[in-house]
Amino acid sequence: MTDQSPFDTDVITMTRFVLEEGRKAGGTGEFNQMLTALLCSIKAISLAVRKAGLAHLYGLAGNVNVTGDQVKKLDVLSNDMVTNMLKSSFTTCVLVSEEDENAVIVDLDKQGKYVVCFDPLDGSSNIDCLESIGTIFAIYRKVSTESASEKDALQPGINMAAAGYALYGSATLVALTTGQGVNFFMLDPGIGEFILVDRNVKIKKKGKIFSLNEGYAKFFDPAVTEYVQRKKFPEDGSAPYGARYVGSMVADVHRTIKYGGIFMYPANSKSPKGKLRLLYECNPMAFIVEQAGGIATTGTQRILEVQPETIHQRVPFFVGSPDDVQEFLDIYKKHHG
Ligand code: AMP
Ligand code: P6P
Repeated sequence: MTDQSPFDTDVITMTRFVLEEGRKAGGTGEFNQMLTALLCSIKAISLAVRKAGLAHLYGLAGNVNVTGDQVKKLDVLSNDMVTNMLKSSFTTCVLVSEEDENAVIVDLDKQGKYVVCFDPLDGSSNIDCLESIGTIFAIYRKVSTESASEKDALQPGINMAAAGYALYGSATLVALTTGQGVNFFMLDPGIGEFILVDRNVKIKKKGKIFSLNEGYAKFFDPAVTEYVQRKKFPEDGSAPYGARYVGSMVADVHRTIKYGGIFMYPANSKSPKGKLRLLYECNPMAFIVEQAGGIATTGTQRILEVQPETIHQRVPFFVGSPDDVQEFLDIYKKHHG
């Protein structure tokens, strides 16, 4: 009878992975400390999301956030968790959250060099129907020598030190890039650790799925209308694309990375800048998709090169497989020069 352990005794945990990468980068450990604090809040959010129904965490918290969305209890709880973990990690100086109108400036005696922009619980309109939701984060280094302020968060996406998302779906997954490719980690709730499950993830060159909210077709830009028509009624004899739309950005972008294709949240006549926010939704997702070999654009500009003007600004967002996004860009250029 051989002594077969049921566990991999050499499993690559996220803690181990991040330590090795930090050693390679010659870091002091401050980055790892910040990431550990962030992951702790993500594990706590994952637990809260899965217990929300039993813990009566559903239902409105009775107020609305800066973008006018009804704030649900899980939103508030998630925002508080991420904010408190990062503020007390001695690694951050400025925090920008979708849930807070103004940037949070960390107490001087607790400040570190990192600026973190995050959406603590994206897709919150899907909480009560148990659709997948997520946490999205973008990490910058403070570059100005002045005292920490909201301006430290107004950096273009190309300055990001790291970006990632947590997907609270049938399992809890974290996608992370620090500019050396994209890695996926799955939470093993039994040991409370994230385990490396996909190393150096790459998106397909071309997919077979298009994803956008066609409920706004009446307000679409003509280029978007033409592109969608071409996916539904291809003129080259190829098969039509499948349509998928969750209405939760993390779920839609993650599926696009895993299966290929294109995810779009265009501007339209009702929302001239689109709906998705640059600092804590579009930039981090653009960094991840580019690191996986994809394209992320506003239609006229690479997302990562947009110079932010305000912390909650919105941009049109087209992201996915290079061939699919390029096909859209060619149509967009035809209509807009
Ligand atoms: P630190 O001194 O820990 O703040 O790290 C300095 C820089 O090294 C960070 O801003 C990152 O660009 C890089 N770095 C540190 N730790 C890691 C890590 N675990 N993975 C990737 N890059 C890292
Ligand atoms: P719509 C969720 O509220 C969110 O911010 C993103 O997660 C998602 O992609 C988008 O809004 C969905 O918006 O207008 O299609 O319901």
